[in-house]
Parts: sequence; structure tokens; C-alpha cells
Amino acid sequence: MSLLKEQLKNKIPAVQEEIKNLLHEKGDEKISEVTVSQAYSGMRGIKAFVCDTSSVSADKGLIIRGKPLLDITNIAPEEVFFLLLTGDLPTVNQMDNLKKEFSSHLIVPDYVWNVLKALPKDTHPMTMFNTGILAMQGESIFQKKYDKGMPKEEYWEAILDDGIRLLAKLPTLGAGIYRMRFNKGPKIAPDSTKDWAGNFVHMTGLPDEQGSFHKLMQLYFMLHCDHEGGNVSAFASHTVASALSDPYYAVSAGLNGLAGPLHGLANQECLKFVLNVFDEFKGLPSKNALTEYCWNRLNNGRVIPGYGHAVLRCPDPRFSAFIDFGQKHIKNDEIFGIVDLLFKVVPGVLKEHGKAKNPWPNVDAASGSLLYYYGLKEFNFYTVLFSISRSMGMISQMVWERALGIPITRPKSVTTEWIKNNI
Ligand code: CMX
Repeated sequence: MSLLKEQLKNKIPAVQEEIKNLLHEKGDEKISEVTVSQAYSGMRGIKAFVCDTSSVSADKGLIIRGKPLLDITNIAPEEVFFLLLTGDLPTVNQMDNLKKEFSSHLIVPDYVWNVLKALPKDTHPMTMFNTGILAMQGESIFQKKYDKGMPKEEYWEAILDDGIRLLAKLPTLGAGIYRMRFNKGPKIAPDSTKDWAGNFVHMTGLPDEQGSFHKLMQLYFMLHCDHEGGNVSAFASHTVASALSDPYYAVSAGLNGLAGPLHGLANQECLKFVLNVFDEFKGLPSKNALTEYCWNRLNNGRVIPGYGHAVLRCPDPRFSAFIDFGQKHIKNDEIFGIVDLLFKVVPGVLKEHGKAKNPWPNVDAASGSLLYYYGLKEFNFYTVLFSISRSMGMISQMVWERALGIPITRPKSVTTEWIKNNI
């Protein structure tokens, strides 16, 4: 048994017991009330379910298992996955063991590539990525064991087995799609001696003599790993998994939500916006010119991508971590300069505009300029990178939901007629 599974096996019974007692003591207490306007506006702010892998505070941002994000930006993606699942950072032994487990499941089956080759040449990389995941559904251990009558207590283990196998393949799938979709030549085989992010960099075929692109991808895959349970992708995958659809179905469902421009696709939209600024002004504009440019966009009824958030009310610490990286590694780059200037301009513009509740940058505002610098210029690929990372959070949440026996998601909707007659 893997050391990760062993650690979870040791932890789960105590958490099950704790929650049983909590339900006994406080089961009838209220944690939220729902107003009519919340019912018509994306259920914003309603506390309606539990997610322990991470939480998002309006004024501090992402906190992973009690650790504020900016305290742990140095850890590797494999470490953050262990942390999301167990609440602990792995020991050296546990980390080696997890890396070995990932390394033994790197190969994406040939039939997946054949399915992807059959798609139109201009298919969006997110469609290819999600199709690739769904095509592998027949590999699911959970589904096979379920068909044979697996007892409920074993669900979480089968979800974890599927989750590790799927996560291990995602850099291979993503990098293969990158090369296929953007005519970069034949796929590059994974290297089982490399770590998760390093393997991705290796398989893209992009140059990285100094190792800085590897460092960026480690940070990128770490920062995007989870954002509590209520965002579109996490909530979609949570809902689908609650029907006991296996992780291939549930992760792909979540990522279909991530592909929306108000969610993960904002990273593509954001770099597109930054490059448009660059083209318009043939370089870095003045502060006044950029302010006017932003107002024109708002007046045309378009959002400023990479700004605003449903929960955050401060600059996103994931944005700050990327800006720190940029200041260290690509300070004088002109595209990065525009991102930096937007940070000085957009919050003031959005405040004056008066609509967005949060005028500050989110995770998607800075990442594109860094990827672009390192040669990953095809911005409609960027949400695939977000997806590779966010799958860690979805899978961690799923493992715990099955371990705790959380039932099928089924909130009650009401009709407008009901509101008129009953409120
Ligand atoms: N630019 C312009 N208008 C914005 C805005 C922005 N960046 N952010 C919010 N607004 C507008 C909303 O469109 C809304 O307008 P209407 O009343 O006309 O519909 C109004 O301000 C109020 O919205 P809000 O309550 O502040 O924000 P929501 O919780 O409804 O939406 C989000 C949050 C992220 C979808 C929104 O801020 C947005 O569209 N941002 C730009 C896209 C983006 O960066 N998304 C990525 C988020 C992070 C991620 O999931 O990856």
C-alpha cells in the first residue's frame, strides 16, 4: 500500500468519528439563511456544504489545510497534493513514494490520441483535454469495483487509486495536446525520473536551459491546486461525483466548467487582453492611455479579465506570488510590464465604475505573461495548465466525500410562483 494511502487510512476513522459527534451535538444548528436575492444570484455567500481541503477568506485568499498560501509557495505540486489530502506535508519518504506512484502511471493509452486526432484541427485545447480524460473512463478502478459490489467503506480507496492514475497522466495528456494542436512535431515520451512539473516541461519540448520555466511550472501547478468547494469547477465535479460517477467523469465535468471565460478561461482572455494593449500602443502605454483603454472596454459592456472575484475582496495571493516570481525572473519584460501597469490602473477604474464588488486582480491576471515569456505563447492552451493543477483539488475533495459517506447532492429549487405566494 502507498504511504499516502496508509496515512489516509490512519486519519479517516478519527475524522469520521469527529463528524459523527459533531452531527449529534450540532446537527440541527443553522449555518446559513437564504434570501430571495441569493436564490436569483448564483447562491452567492450561502454556506451550504463542507470542504476541508482548503478555504478562501475574503481578505486573505486561499488557505490550504490551515496554511495561508503565501507561506507555502515554495512547496512542490506533489507536496501540495499530499497536504490537500492528509492535512500534513509529506516526509521525504512519503514524497519519494508518491513520486514513484505517479511515475508508474505516466502513459496515456494510444486510443486517446486516436480520438484526439479525429477531432477538427482547430478544436479548443480544453475540449481536447476534457475529451481525453473522458475517453479514459473505461480505465476506472472505482467503476469496475462498484460493478462487482464494492462495500461503501472502500469507495474512497478506489477513488484515490483512480485519482493518482489520472493525475499522473495529466501532464502527459496536456503536453501531448500542446504539441499536437500547435504543430510542434511528434509527442515527446514522459521521463519517469522527472517530477510532475519537470516532466510537463520536458514533454512540451520548450527550451529551459536555466531551469526557470520548470520553477515557474512548479509554482503554477502548486498555486492553482484548489480554491475551496463552491467555485464552478469544484462544485460541478462534487455534484457529479456525488452520483458515484467515477473521477474520470467527475473531473472532466468540473473542467468543462473551468473552460468558461468567467472562470479558468479568464487566463487565456487575460493574456489576449494584455497582448491587445501591447499591439495597440506598440509597447508599454502611459498610465492615462491605459486607463482610457480600460474604460473603453467597460463601456463596450466587456469585463476586464483577471479582475474581480465572487469571494475575494483583496488582491489574490496567487496573483501576488506570480508577481513576485516575475519581479525576480523577468522584471524588464514589456508584456510583464503591462500586467504590472494594469495592477496600478484597473482597481481604480473598477472602483469608479462601481459595479464589481472586488476591484482587485485574481489568479488569472499575471500567469499568462510569465508563460508567454518562457515561450508558451499559445494562450488558448493556458486553461489546460489550470486544469492539470485544479484536478488535484477535485480529486482530494472527492476522496474525502466518499470517505465521509456524503450522499448525492440534491438541493431544492423553488419556482418564482412559490416565492410570490410563500414569502
Ligand atoms: N470587469 C468588469 N465588470 C466586472 C468585473 C470585471 N473584472 N468583475 C465584476 N464585474 C461586474 C459583473 O459583471 C457584474 O455586472 P452586472 O451587474 O452587470 O452583471 C457586477 O460587476 C457585479 O459582479 P460581482 O458580484 O462583483 O462579481 P460576480 O461574483 O458576479 O463574478 C467574476 C465574479 C470573477 C465572474 C467577475 O468578477 C468577472 O467576470 N471577472 C472577470 C473574469 C475573471 O477574471 N474570471 C476569473 C475568476 C477566477 C477564476 O475563477 O479563475
